[in-house]
Amino acid sequence: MNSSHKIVISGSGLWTPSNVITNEELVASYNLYAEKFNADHAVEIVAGKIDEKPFSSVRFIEKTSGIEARYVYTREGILDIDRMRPKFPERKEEELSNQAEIAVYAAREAMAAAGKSASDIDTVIVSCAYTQRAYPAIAIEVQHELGIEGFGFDMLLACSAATFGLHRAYDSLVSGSSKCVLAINPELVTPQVNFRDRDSHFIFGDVSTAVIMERSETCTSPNSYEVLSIKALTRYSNNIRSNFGHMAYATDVDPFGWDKLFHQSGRKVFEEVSPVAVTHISDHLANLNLTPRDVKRFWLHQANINMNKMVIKQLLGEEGNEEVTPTILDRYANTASAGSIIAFHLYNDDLKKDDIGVICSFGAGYSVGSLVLRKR
Ligand code: CO8
Repeated sequence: MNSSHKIVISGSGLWTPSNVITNEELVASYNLYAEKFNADHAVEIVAGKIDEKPFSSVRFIEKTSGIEARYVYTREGILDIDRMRPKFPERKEEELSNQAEIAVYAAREAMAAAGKSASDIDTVIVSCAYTQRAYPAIAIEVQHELGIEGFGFDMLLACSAATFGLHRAYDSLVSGSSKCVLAINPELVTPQVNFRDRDSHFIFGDVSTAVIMERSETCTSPNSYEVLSIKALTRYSNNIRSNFGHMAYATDVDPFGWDKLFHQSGRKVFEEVSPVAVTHISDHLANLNLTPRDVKRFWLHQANINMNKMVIKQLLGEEGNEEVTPTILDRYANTASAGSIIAFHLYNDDLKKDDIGVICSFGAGYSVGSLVLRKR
């Protein structure tokens, strides 16, 4: 889809938690848990009634994913083998929610970068993998906290929530129903990680990102990008799921059972999503008479380093490098939908006028979302 109005990204923001958990710490805690579990269940394991818990390894994690550490909202509880989930004191209804709090941090930075005050903005989109409650929408809480008039809404789309949120911002600006959109991704995901699952205990970290999008007529930012085009694709798959939801009260199941937390068939996801992402990006560029070689920078979804290397190699026909596709998952891990926006936020300053960049997310749903940008 192309617009007769020029729509621009005029600022971005990032909130990074001050707490870090390294692979070494995470694996040590998981392995202690596994050892204790196996000792406590030795009789059932020998009788073949339950499976022995396998051990995790730092080497495996770094080789297969590229993740070395992750930022977390709180460390409390995660490494405690009797708990293995973060501990959050519940906030009163009168207090700002945790998710609105981190949304506001990133939003303020994006607004400052774009030179916008609350009165310039009329739309707030909070898009992420989970919202901490159903209603009132986190976006409306953020809107209230920042003193923004207009409207706000939440949307969920797992890994592609951020790009699809920017798509909705773009559409809203093209149609004229918004004049300036604040799109935020408060990815508070550690509460949904199964830290007792060896296959996924290392994958995720918390973060919050924000982007300001507006029409070019109102843009005063010294660093802005025209959105040349947006493209989205979804294809149903059960290979990445979280079944936690409001139905648990009625279905009489354990609302915190393993299938209610994040779980996936990681290898299938890797193998099925990578080619879809390659075709999606090539087709998107071709629609604009561009080729992957015309692109100065790819800000890709940050789930797995090998996945990104493969995507870039297939797009360019040769290995990429950090200049072509910067990596942030080594220190942030997978931050659900925020990964490509963190990469954009941290690695766009050096681009020159008319340089082309692509933001692309891919993952759960399945979903793929891209924006082709040109530096102004
Ligand atoms: N330590 C040691 N060994 C391990 C570990 C571990 N921690 N984990 C698995 N193994 C073992 C496996 O059991 C397996 O053993 P065996 O061969 O005996 O069966 C062996 O290692 C190989 O396992 P895999 O084939 O699964 O290993 P892979 O090479 O595929 O790597 C990855 C696993 C890293 C998970 C990889 O498949 C991957 O990254 N895939 C892509 C996944 C992806 O992109 N997922 C999207 C995630 S969803 C998202 O981004 C947003 C969702 C919403 C947020 C949710 C927040 C909670």
